[in-house]
Amino acid sequence: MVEEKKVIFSGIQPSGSLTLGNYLGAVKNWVALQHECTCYYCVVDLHAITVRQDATELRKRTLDVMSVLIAAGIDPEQSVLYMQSHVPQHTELAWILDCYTYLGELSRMTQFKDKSQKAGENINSGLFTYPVLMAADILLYQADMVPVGVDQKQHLELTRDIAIRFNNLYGDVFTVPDPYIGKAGAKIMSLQEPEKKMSKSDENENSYIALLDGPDVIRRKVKRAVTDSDGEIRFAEDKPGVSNLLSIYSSICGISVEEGEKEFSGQGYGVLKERVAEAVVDVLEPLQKKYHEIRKDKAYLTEVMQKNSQKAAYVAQKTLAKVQRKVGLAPTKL
Ligand code: ATP
Ligand code: LTN
Repeated sequence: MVEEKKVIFSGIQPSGSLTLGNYLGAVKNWVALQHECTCYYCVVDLHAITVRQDATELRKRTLDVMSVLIAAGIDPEQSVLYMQSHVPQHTELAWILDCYTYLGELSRMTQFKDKSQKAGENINSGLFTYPVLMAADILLYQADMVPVGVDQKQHLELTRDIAIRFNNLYGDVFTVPDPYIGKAGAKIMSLQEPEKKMSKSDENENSYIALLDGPDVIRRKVKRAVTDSDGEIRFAEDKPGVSNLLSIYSSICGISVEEGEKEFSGQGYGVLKERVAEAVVDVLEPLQKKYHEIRKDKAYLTEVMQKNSQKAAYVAQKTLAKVQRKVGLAPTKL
């Protein structure tokens, strides 16, 4: 019997310029999986509006992100790369799943706790129900695996709980997905506050390397990265800055952290920073060249989005129709 290809789903928010953290933690794995699996990769614009965005900026950024993903190696002929808001089934399923998710579960989400703290007094309810939309994204496509960085593990566990709860009530409606978290690069930390993850929506631009930063900017940011005064290059909990540089280096070069430590044994932080910067520049330069070509080709981007959202909607509709029937919504044709 021919073994069926595994289904992969993942999403990325257009909430800023993609960073090296997004690339090493997620996108690099997306690229690697697309040859052996059926992949759905989604620019999750509806997730991004849980934080107030400037409309013109957001519109532009969604296309920037789409173009960066293609430049990074996502082949839109092979993978279904599309915009979340172009496939209305996501929000329709999210509403139904909201009715099968408990307030207690959502209150425990650490991303909600972090982001609501930043939001101040007026916390919008989208920020709270965000993980349910994420569950809908994944479950619509019956995904087997979801390649994400470590910060999304808790959301994935909630997705699994919702799927299992629904299946227990109505039979095998959803595939219960597994997270796919790479060994190296699963959590790249901020260059300025290495106890915090590198995040594209960080106010301090020196804390992250954007995939579109030029070589000089990259060198400057790495040079300024916070380290410590101990002077030894090794991976240790009490050395978050140096450990982070080692993680970046080993993830880019495809070696283990231990191999990285060996390579730098007896060297100073200056050498480490130089090699990290050069390794980053080497992967990003060709990506940026491709990006600029793709980003200006509006006809191509339109075609990619239209074709792929149709493909996505076809699969999504099948799942949605099944769910609607199971919960007792009236069919349009009797
Ligand atoms: P925001 O700052 O707006 O919350 P973000 O930079 O955390 O955004 P997302 O769009 O939320 O990025 O995440 C896209 C993917 O990148 C997810 O799979 C996430 O786990 C991964 N990711 C994000 N930041 C990192 C990081 N610092 N290290 C490794 N993976 C990351
Ligand atoms: N919540 C994720 C982005 C995201 C996602 C998804 C990731 C939205 N929907 C589905 C994987 C699968 C984040 O904040 N990084």
